[in-house]
Amino acid sequence: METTAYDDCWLRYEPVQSSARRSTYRTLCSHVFTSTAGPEFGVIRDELHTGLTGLLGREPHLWMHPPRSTDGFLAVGRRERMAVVRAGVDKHEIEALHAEGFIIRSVEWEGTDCLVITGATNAGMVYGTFHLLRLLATGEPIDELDIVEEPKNDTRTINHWDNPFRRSVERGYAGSSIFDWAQLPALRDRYRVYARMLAAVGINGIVLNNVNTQTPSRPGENPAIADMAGWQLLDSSQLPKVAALASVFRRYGIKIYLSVNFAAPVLMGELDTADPLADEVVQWWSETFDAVYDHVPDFGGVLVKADSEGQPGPHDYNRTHAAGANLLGRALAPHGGRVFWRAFVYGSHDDRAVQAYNTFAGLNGAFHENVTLQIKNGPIDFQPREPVSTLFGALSETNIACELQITQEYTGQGVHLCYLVPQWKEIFETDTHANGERTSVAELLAHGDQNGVAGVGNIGADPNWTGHYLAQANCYGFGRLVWNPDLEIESITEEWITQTFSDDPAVVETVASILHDSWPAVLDYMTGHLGLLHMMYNGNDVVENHYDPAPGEWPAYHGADDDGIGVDRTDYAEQYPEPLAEQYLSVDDCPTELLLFFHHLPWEYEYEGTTIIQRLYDNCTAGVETVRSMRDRWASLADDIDRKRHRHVAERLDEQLVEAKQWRDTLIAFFDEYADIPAQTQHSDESEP
Ligand code: GCV
Repeated sequence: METTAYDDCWLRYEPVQSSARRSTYRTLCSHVFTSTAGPEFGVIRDELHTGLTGLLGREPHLWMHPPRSTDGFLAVGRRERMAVVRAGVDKHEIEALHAEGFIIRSVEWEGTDCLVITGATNAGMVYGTFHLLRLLATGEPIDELDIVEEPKNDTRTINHWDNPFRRSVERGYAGSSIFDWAQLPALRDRYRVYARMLAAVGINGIVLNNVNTQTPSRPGENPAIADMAGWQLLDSSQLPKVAALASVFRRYGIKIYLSVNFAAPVLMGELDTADPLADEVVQWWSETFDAVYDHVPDFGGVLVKADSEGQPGPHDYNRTHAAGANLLGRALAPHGGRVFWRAFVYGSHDDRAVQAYNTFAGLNGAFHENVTLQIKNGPIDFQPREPVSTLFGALSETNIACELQITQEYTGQGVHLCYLVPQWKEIFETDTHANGERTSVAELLAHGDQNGVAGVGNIGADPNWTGHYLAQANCYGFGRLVWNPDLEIESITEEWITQTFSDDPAVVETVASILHDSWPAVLDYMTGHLGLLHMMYNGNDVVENHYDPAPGEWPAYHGADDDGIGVDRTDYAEQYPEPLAEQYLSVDDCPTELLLFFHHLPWEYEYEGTTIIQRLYDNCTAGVETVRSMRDRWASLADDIDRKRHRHVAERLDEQLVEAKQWRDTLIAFFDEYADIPAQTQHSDESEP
């Protein structure tokens, strides 16, 4: 087992400071009686031991039977096995409960005040345990609890874009992959800690490898490694390694998935076609999945990037995406496995927005029942802001999942702070008008047990897991919001800060203000905050840069020319149902933050008391001022946060400020070059050293 020191993130379990709270917590949680019926109870006992020891300042007594003569105790287990649970929970409540739901309730049993955690499954009780520990860590009262919690989204996965044999992570900014395929099936303690972190926020699946299951070799790379790619994980030599990881994650209710290559039957050297309608291909996938399930009986299924950015797919054989996805769906169905088929396809950069809808909307209802279409939140590609994909509202007869990006490919990568929970909340709350007046994206996703949300992970081998300490908030917030999209942004932020840094109200307020200002700041200086996008540098590397400012590189995305700026996306707007289409098509009604996504307007177009160009100048300038203020607010916390984490974040914010200025200056110069209207703005750079 590896013993490298790494950060505890949101599982720090610092001692409870209030003596009154600590005293109540000790009365109810110093004695713990848990079931032992299943490996998940090992997890529950371990977590309660670790968590309560840290929070209460002394080890809890773990009982195998109901404790007697204590002032109170905590009981975790199934209703049918525990009299103390039966005393407070009705059997109909358990029958009505979601499989991953839980109940935490104050119960009086034989004259003793108890707290019980129960659920319909062991996984539910794992979630309930983490929930109770979070209540303690955030100082909530626990003396009169009656909590019934169920996840709103059934599938809640992290997609690792990890290249297994290279140990690199595509779009990863936190070091190499945490999964060490060269050493697997030997396990590392870090896998278990990662499983704890994910279960604590309700994640129930991880895809172990990059959707790009074949990638070109890079200059200077060892050919023996470059030739090995994700598609080889289906090889029988790799399956014991997958099984080893599954053995760690399953105890935390987390299923393992793999990204697979559509042409695997050919790549593995066994067939000369991957045509989804060929009998030998059908048989190949069936036998291949049989072997996977021999090793991992609860294997979740597969994620597929097909006919996209160089990955093979059914179009190579003149077949539809439905034919391709259903091939895999049928082969997985006997085992209960699932297919997540990505809708991220485009043939050219010219009118990329319309392409996914044009490809998939006509296939509504054509997919096998265990196939889920995984759709990026917007039509372009994880930009700082996009309107929601038109596909969400167009697939009434198809299982859908929303793919979000936790890692910050286009929002400053490992350097810029960009807290994305507000972005995701906006996406979830967007009304698609798909089924009448009010049908938010969140409602569409929550409807059906094959739907869900996937997040492209930001975890790597860095000791702090996410590269930037504050980027931990994005991983945490993703899990919490996907478990329940109705949670308020502010409460997710505050619970993260309290568990991660301090419960001092001044610290909580300051860090929250920094986090909440960060996405608007990025939108200001990277886009001008009127709906422009993709002004990042691409370059010629195999993995495009997507970080530095280079607005001249892809004019088609933002439409700058001598006459004006923005893109007339009438074709895309018309893919929305009414009244959305009409709203986006009208300059007057289009939301300000999407104005130039949908419209090409003259530079001096008068808008809300100013001109478009002046508004862009002002926003770019304001973004830098916000970052400067974020940096200063963080500096004010030097005595409240340990030096290591404080200094790390301070350095990142210094760097972000330098780069935000570069963004501002590059965009302003670019706009001026076309518009020939010099910027009338003032900034505070003069005071900078
Ligand atoms: C995994 C964008 C990214 C790629 C990514 C791709 C995808 O193009 O730049 O790195 O590939 O999206 O989501 O498949």
